[in-house]
Amino acid sequence: MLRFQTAGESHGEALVAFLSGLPAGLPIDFTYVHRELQRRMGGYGRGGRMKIESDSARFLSGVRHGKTIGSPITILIENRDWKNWQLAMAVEPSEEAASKYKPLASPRPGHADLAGCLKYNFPEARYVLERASARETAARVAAGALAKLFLKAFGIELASHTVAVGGAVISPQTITFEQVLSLRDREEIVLNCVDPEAEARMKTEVDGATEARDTVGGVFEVIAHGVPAGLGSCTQWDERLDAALAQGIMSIQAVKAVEIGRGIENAARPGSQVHDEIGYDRVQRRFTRKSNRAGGLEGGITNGEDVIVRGYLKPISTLRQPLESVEFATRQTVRAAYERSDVCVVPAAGVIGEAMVALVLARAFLDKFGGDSMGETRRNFENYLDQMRRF
Ligand code: EPS
Repeated sequence: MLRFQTAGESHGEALVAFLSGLPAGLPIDFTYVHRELQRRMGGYGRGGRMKIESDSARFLSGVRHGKTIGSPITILIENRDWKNWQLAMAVEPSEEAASKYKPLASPRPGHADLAGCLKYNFPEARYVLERASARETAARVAAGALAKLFLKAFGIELASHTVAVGGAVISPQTITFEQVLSLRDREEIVLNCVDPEAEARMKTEVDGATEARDTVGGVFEVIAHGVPAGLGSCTQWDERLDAALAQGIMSIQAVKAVEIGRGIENAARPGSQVHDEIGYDRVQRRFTRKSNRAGGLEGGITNGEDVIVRGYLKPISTLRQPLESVEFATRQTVRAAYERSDVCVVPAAGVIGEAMVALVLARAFLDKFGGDSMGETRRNFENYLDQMRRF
């Protein structure tokens, strides 16, 4: 079974990703993994931290001579900023740290600060925010890059693009997977939108938020192309793949809603304008669809169309012009704490979304086809493709 977890604090020494269950014999493209980490750091509206970091993955286990060996993979990503936080984040007890450290005394509305302090009985927010921070997603992207390399070996590719930033929404149009994939060839990510006119409006939204000392959210879309029909299951609630994808996307910091296909629009339409009519291509001997409003999933099972998932992001909760809060020590009304923040992270969230969708799909793929080596997984997969051709 493919499993992954991460560890590490935002301003601690490093982040760690742990991934087990990948078959032996998958070649690792280290340049690709590095590029994925760099993609996550970019985009218009990123803050000061990204000027300090330069994320790169150091493999500690599970890979030998450039290929997976079936054992657990551990990846370490250094936090460059740690050198500025060694005292505040000291692992050993330190009197110097205790005397010099200024506690983060007033929780930020929208962040995990208050709920976390209540849960763990902490006197100040640093204990909570260090792990709640979206910095953790660098480790997810590293693990996700391996899931992507695995899927690519079976013809499955993923890409993401920005659908909305604040009130600036892309105009209705047909967007192909190739168009979204080609965004990766751009020199600058900007807002990772396929439509230059909409991207200009999105940029204005970010500029407006920056000027107002505010933050802005938005919507990203992840598309997985080449996914075979038959991943997931309709037989149990927790085996439905749409549910697993929703969990994967919802687990990304600042995501507050998830949509599969045109799920939101579809709720307001009659069934006749929602469901994707079925055709048959006698030459290619495959079933076809005229539309893909279901986002590639029916009954919790992939149907062979592109898998399409959207994540809706709230604006980042650390505000330059902070909202009202309460100081832990005095219970006095004060303004929430501010250190520094991003203004907009929608393109970065798209990259993280790709990682999460890849990890969920790779798990479902291995649940169905198994295999301890790439050769075994491939034989099982080819066998299934053959069964489908003869259906
Ligand atoms: C992030 C690192 C963080 C923030 C952001 C994401 O760095 P710092 O807290 O040191 O400024 O830029 O974190 C959040 C959005 C958050 O809510 O904590 C990163 O590496 O992506």
